[in-house]
Amino acid sequence: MEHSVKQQFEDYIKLIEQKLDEFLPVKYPEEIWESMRYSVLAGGKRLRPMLCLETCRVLSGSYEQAIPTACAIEMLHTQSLIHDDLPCMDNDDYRRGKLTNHKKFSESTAVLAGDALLSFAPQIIIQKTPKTVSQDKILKVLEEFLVNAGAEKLIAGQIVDIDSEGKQIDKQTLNFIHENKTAALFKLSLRTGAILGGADEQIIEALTLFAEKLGLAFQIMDDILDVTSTLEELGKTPGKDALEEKATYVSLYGLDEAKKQVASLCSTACGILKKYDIESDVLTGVVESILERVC
Ligand code: GRG
Repeated sequence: MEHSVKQQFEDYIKLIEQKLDEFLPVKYPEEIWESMRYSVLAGGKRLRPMLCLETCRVLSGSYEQAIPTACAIEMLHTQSLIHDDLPCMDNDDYRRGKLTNHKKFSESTAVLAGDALLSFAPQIIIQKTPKTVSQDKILKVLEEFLVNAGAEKLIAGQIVDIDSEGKQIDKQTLNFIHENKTAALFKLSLRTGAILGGADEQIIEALTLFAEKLGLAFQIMDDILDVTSTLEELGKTPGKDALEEKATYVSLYGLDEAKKQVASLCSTACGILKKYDIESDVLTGVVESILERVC
């Protein structure tokens, strides 16, 4: 990745970490706030909030109006990770290179930390978005947030994923899982960034398509890295998909074909940006970073 793009990534990450810290105080009873902060501030690539901020910036020239939404999306993403790691779901001991929330605290605290993040996040959108942003935009952003967080998207993907464990599933089901589990949060990031950046319907739709391609490429990359990487590189336990007999893009298509799919999705994603004259080194940089990690 080019030095200046890397620098832009680092600047965004610094800003996001600072704002997450600021938006998440420690109140009484401290244990719940400490456990929310533990997982949210545990690191992570901050990809989704970065996509939200950059989309808003590229369309309107500034990203300030999207900071609370970007942080809320990272809180939602963290909630999904905390709950996904629980013994009743994926049962993981490590996340973001640290002990998972239930290992560090307790199972009940981890359930509550996820629940608390899920309701605290939209609160941040309402309370912290600058007053210059119209109520109409805030309402649209909240709708996007709530739809993607719930039974129509994230939870739909998660329950079909859980029900599919140990079973032979077809490619359509695998796509359903990941369009809802993974691509939904990318779509949420791009769409809310576009709404706050004042984009028209055509651009919102183009960015939605970009996010779909990016989200699937990201998931296939995650499946590939699960078989090719170490715990240190991943920050979580590798090889779990095969251990749990999970159908993945690698198990269904093979490693080479999965890599080809990532390359094809990334090329389509960049083509969409080009077609609509959306010039962003950060958006193309995210696509390239996926390609670099697998191909
Ligand atoms: C509602 C419990 C619940 C789950 C919804 C999103 C989800 C479904 C579960 C999270 C676990 C998971 C493996 C999701 C697939 C997407 C994915 C690869 C997430 C990891 O994202 P990264 O790599 O993580 O961006 P960091 O730590 O860098 O933020």
